[in-house]
Amino acid sequence: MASHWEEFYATHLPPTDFEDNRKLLQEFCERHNKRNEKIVLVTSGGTTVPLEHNTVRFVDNFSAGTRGAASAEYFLEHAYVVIFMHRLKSLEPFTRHFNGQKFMDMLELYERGPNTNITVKPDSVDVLAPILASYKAAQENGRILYVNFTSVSDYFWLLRAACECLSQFGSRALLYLAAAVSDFYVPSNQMPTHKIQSGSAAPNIQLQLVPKLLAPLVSLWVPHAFVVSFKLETDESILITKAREALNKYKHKLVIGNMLQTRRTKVVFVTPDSSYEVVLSREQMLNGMEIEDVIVRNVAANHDEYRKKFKY
Ligand code: 9Z3
Repeated sequence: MASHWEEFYATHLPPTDFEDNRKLLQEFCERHNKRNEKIVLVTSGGTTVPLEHNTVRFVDNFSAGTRGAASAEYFLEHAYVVIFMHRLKSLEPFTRHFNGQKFMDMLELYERGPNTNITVKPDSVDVLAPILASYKAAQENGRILYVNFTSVSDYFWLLRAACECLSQFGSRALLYLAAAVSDFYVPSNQMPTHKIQSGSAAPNIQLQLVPKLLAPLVSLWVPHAFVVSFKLETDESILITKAREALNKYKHKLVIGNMLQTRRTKVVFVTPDSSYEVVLSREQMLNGMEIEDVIVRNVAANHDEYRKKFKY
């Protein structure tokens, strides 16, 4: 009998841009594997759960992709090449610093007679310059690949394709699964083709459980990689237990637990034999430090340790 995840792939078509993305992933991975690089797959942002095939409405979640976008920047600093697999229109590394009004406020407009000039304000140059330098370095050296998804089914297809390419890296591959993937969805064969009409009775929408991809990912797709998953809760009393349950079930290396309310300042690292908190002090926050800086430093150190013990 086919497992739950196999049934999912058998009953859900790949997204229309799937083959293009698969080629990009293959090229990126082959190029960097030849150079013996360390690679990280960062997943980021939420997934949608469409309610109709011609999608007008969908179920969504809160994630803006801050964790993933910030972490990708820090992984580049730690000499990783990065596959940034993110929800379309969620935050991206580098550009996240210039979102919306923040960017406009960095600029100065001079109008003298017929001449118009736009310059960057002097104090914004200090902010912009290092970010621009890192962006250019990553871009010019081809060290980051952006691929995107929208629905939970797009995410499934892209994640498996990325893993197929990552397996050649053995233990040099790190998977950092920070995307907020929906646990529930409407299966393709139970979804109406057209927009749900409001004229008749209120719809009764039956959600089903999404298969847990961590199972085949860890045991079949990238068995030698260092896999880190995130666990989100809103009730602190169950966070560590749930994280431990995931480790026991999927047998990967590390779960990073976080609470919706405090995720910017506190996370807990849960490994098979320990758990420890990573907390950002008020002072560190006021100095502009980001918790992802500390998380990524810790994850990279854990990955290094793992590789020392590993022969692949
Ligand atoms: C996380 O827990 C991430 O840290 C956040 C980041 C989504 C909270 P933001 O995008 O938030 O920076 O606003 N990601 C994983 C959440 C998740 O759905 N995990 C699954 C679970 O908890 C397991 S893979 O069951």
